[in-house]
Amino acid sequence: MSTLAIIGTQWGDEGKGKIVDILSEKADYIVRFQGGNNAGHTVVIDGVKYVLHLLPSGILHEGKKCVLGNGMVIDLEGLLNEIEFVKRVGKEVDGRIFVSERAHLIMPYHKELDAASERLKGNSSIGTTLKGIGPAYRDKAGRVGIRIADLRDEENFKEKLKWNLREKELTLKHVYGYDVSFNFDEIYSHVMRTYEKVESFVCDTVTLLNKAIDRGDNVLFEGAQATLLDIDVGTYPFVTSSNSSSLGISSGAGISPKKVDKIYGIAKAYTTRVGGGPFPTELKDSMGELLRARGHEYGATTGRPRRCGWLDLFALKFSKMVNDLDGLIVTKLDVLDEFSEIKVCVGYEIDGEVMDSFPSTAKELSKVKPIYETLPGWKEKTTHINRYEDLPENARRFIEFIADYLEVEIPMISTGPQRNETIEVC
Ligand code: 2SA
Ligand code: MG
Repeated sequence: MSTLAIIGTQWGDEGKGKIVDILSEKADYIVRFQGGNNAGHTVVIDGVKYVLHLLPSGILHEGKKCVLGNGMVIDLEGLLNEIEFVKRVGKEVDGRIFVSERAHLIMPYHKELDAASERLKGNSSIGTTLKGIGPAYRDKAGRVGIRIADLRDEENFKEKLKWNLREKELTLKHVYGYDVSFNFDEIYSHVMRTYEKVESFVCDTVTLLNKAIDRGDNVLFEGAQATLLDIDVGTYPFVTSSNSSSLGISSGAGISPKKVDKIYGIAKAYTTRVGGGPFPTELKDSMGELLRARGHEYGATTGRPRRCGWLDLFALKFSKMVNDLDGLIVTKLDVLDEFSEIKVCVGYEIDGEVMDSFPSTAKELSKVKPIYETLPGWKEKTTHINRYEDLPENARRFIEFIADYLEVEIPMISTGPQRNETIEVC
């Protein structure tokens, strides 16, 4: 490995946290490049569960350097809480966390705007995490965002904050109908107090990362959310506000696309989605409930029950193409252990016609009918299996079906949340 990226290929929650934790062993740097604390990456070590939202999952490995890239939107209080949490569980943080001074801040008004916008949308709401992600990226694109570097110059920060508070009050009042008055002094001093506590971690991560890669250090990029939630290639508008496929690595880490050597996708053995938006293979019956119960499918950030359904290979084919995957890591295979039959979607039909590519609009996607193949289940426990050849025959058949359909290598399979519940396929 020199540089390797781990990218979600579905709608998130594929188990990126666990895989990044394992691969961190060989990395010098682990880098988040987009999103914010809407992410919920779960890592289980010796039976203890850790959920990370902002810090890369490599933080639980002693000595590894963790970078929060320029493409992220950062809630300073969330960052401080997470740093305190990592310290409490006995991990060193000094010299290990690097936060981009170019990253944008999530401010209290972004959360208000997130909630107001969702309320106004009513039935067609996106089902965001209400962490202020969309409004923070909107300000970034609108060139009125406040970046971490702005906090270094108090006068400059004051001016930007004043302008933003006024603009947000007007928006909340005239667009959403809420009379909100933000307290400048309170917000200003709260942000500055929090900033002082994390200031020592802030630096120019663009130069840091480029130098590290040029030196030949091993860098692992950790995607958050996933390809089908990507603002450009995902199921817009039911997406997050960043490039959460591999397309975001270069802009979000400030490195040339030429510097990403290898890209691995992660897919669950079935599909989940949290929030609104079309989901062709969704199961609204007891099968879906069984997947949710066996897979513990509840939002790691919001606790929301995740919608569950069969594996959608047609959607994965699109993800494989967009990310140009070098391999696909399949997770949560064990969740299917109890099923006597397993369906996989191998195509979409719309108005009786078979589609030849994944639809570009949510409206079209909401109308498709999945075409299924039914594979036999294995009805056997797969957790704790560490060798591919020890998997039940039908489980291997399932994996090989995925590999053949997608024409992709499957280098790793996960059969449980623990580090050792993993199969490295040779
Ligand atoms: P946002 O908050 O603006 O990014 O929401 C926009 C859409 O993106 C979805 N989204 C996610 N989907 C899956 N997992 C995410 N992280 C948490 C988790 C979510 C949680 O790991 O479980 O706890 O609910 C995540 N973050 C954003 C979101 O559901 C919207 O559809
Ligand atoms: Mg998650």
